[in-house]
Amino acid sequence: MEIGNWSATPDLNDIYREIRELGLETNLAELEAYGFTVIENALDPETVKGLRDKIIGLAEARMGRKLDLENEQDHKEVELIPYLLYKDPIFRKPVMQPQQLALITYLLGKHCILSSLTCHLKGPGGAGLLTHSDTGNGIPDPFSAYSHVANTNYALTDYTEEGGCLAMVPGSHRLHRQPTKWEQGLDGNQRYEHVIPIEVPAGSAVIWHGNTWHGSFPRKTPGLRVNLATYFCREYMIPQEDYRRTVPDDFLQDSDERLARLLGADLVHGWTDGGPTEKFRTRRSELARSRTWQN
Ligand SMILES: O=C(O)CCC(=O)C(=O)O
Ligand SMILES: [Fe+2]
Repeated sequence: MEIGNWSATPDLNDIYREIRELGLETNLAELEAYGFTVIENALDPETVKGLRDKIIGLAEARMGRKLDLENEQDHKEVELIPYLLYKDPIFRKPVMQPQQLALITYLLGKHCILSSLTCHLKGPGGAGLLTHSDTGNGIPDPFSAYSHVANTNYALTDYTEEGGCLAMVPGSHRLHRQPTKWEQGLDGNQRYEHVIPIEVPAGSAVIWHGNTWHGSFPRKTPGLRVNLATYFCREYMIPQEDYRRTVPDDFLQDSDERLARLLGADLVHGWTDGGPTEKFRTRRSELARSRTWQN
């Protein structure tokens, strides 16, 4: 059908049209049905290598030693490499990648913000990352049907179960709760029976609804598993990383309107003596016009 300018769904109309134009309706159906979807070749090989090299360089500086992408043995478990956005211009690309951003906007609305941009750098050994929902930060069960948070996870190395790839529990976004301790295991006789590996080539983006249970398998082979977690939240949540007050001079150009919004330029809360701004009143009337969650 043709999508009209329907008054009941003022934001959804544009968001849906963009999803259709980008050829993502199957991904949208997968996201609705299973709580996650995969876009292969979301990043070109040169960008994947650029991101990976930059992250490994930052990790080496942080950890104070050399790392070996192909043959690493000594870096066990997972090291979080945080706050990547401002480290190099290349980190804008994954945040602004249009396909994932269209699906994230469907899940979180056009006022959503970037919560964090981090790498979970994984070497051989350890327990992996037990399954969980990212709707975790103080949001009690039962979760809502709509997302408060959503994630785009880029594979910067090929994802395999042996190599410690992402794990998913299909359909778990509809359970509206965190997994119990019996539903969290990934390995051996603790492995939860419904967990599946997301085995995709480097350059793929895996996008999920904030409720969906996921984790990542222990790495059983030498070398490193490099991901990039591009984590978004709705505007009423406090982002994990503080971008709003820390945007470097010259980081944003006039044409970067969406990026500025993702970094908090449009947030209406946080006033001081001046009280609510005009933007606050505009937002309130905008919200009052629509009863959908895609605002
Ligand atoms: O290790 C991974 O790729 C999963 C990380 C994760 O749970 C997340 O980014 O929310
Ligand atoms: Fe997570």
